[in-house]
Amino acid sequence: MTLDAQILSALRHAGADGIGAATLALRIRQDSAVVTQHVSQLRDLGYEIESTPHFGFRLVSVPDLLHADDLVSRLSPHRIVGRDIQVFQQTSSTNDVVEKMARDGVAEGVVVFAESQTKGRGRLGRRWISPAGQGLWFSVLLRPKLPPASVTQLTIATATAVARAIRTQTELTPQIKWPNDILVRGKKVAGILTELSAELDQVRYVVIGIGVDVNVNDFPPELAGVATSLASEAGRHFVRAEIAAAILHELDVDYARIKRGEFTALAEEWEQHCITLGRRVQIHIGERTMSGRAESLDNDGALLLRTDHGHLERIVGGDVTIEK
Ligand code: BT5
Repeated sequence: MTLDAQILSALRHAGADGIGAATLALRIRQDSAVVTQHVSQLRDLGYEIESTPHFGFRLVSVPDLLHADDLVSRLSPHRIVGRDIQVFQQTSSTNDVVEKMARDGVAEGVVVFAESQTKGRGRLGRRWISPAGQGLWFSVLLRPKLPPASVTQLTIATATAVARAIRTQTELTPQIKWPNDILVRGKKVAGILTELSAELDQVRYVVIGIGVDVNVNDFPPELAGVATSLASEAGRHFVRAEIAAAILHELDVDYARIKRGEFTALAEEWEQHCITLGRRVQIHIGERTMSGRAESLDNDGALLLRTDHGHLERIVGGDVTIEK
């Protein structure tokens, strides 16, 4: 951990009690001049750190910016997801940055955030709007020992983790629409883009891109009816780092469940929040449209669709319209 991360972590643990300057110096194994210098740098970034003779240092408020050290200081030391965190002011697409890292052999768990993306994308090259400083636009590198056909498990795990984090951090009740949408009151607040590189029988790496509309307030007119943000739905502003850390934590928990072969338990949680199962749906795959009843998930996370002709079809991707 960097010194900034250690200082923020100690301040956060101390809470309202504060932490004495000497104790803090001892904790980070530096002299008090170094502590003073780093506290002052954090203050310059917008961290409100009070210092009184009685309490020592106390973290009063944090700015709504993404700072890798701050994010690290909020996470458990024994994690895979978020093992290394990098924050860019602007990128083309965070999936592209992480994909390049993957090709360069970087270990799994690295997470790249961008304050804004110039070429944020959804599935099939669709545009993902990523206004600066208003949302979470990030990608995670995983190297699971899974066959390519089971990678949908990771999209299911990510959707479950994002929905759980939103539930714990806000008063909202998010719903999951298979395969990759998180909705609040029927409008999309988050999307997931799972991209992979694989051999025939083994995944090389998976890049999971996550976009969350935390405080986005102005969607372009064409999205106004279909997209919303956590802030618009809850009627209050959120500190993005808190939501980000919660998502990374939950994703780490769910990735560990996948690795332990506990996909079935995870899928049960997913099903409780999914609005697709049990409904009549139309699934658009390229030029093709299939209609039927969304019955269940299979062991790989694929959707089992009972078609109008009575066949059970296994669907791994596509756009779902839920019939009223
Ligand atoms: C998705 O695709 O929902 C996947 C979105 C993944 C975005 C993240 S951000 C970090 C990482 N880097 C990237 O470049 N991407 C990932 P799809 O299901 O195809 O949905 C795309 C559709 O969602 C668009 O065609 C729009 O209709 C809508 N959309 C675009 N921007 C949106 C936004 N910010 N919020 C809600 N909906 C949006």
